[in-house]
Amino acid sequence: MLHPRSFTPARLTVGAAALALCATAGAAQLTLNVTVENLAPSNSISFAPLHLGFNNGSFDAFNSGQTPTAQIISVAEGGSGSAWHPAFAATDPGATRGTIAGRLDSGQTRSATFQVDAQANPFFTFASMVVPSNDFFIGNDSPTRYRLFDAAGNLLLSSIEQTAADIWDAGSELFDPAAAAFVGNNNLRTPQNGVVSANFAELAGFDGLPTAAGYVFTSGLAADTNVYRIRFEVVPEPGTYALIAGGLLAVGWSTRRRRPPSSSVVSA
Ligand SMILES: [Ca+2]
Ligand SMILES: [Ca+2]
Repeated sequence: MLHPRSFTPARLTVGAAALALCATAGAAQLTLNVTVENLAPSNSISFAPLHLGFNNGSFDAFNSGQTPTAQIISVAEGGSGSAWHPAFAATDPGATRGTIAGRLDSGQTRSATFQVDAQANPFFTFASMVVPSNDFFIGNDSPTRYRLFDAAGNLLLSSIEQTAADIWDAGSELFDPAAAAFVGNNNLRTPQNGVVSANFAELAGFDGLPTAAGYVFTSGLAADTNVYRIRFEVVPEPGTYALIAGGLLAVGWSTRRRRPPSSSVVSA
């Protein structure tokens, strides 16, 4: 019902100011919903809790071809990340870190929300143990591999997918089904004294073994088999809705108030 003549510069300014405030309020601090999915074939690999951080790109937990660090071993052997989180916090105190808890079996999905400063922490880093295994994990080698946000805080990536070829052997513990998490005694271990390297083929060595989840393991993996997906979705802030509604109300109120009273023509 707004007549074009209603939009005087003054009234446009009211609405524009409210909308500009929305953009400023939503640019840096935002709520991000993160969903993880196990895409592996049924009865194949499961994943331990996902450890993650929105960060400035300075925390590098491991390097392919090099001796594994204590922080990545704490993810790869047992899944806890007990050394990964403190090392992350020490390197990048301003990062938002967290964990999406629970074992993730084939076909399962889990979600969690995080408060993220998209301008200060545009990068995403993650690590999760692959089970069954002695010391296998997924995670980004380069801390700047996944830039989630542009300089203005807009989401650049909606999802990250991992294939079997992205699975790492930490090189810290020798392959041994009897000492492997999920199919053996995770408290046992024999040092491998190796380096971090891509390795999914060794998982077939667990074929036929009963898992802690009750199913009999069958790897069924090829290099290009999708095994994991992480999805990102910005959650609109209630305050953003309030500001937009406030801006529209201000324009509407201003327009209505200045419209000549048509009822005066027919009264009296
Ligand atoms: Ca690295
Ligand atoms: Ca190993």
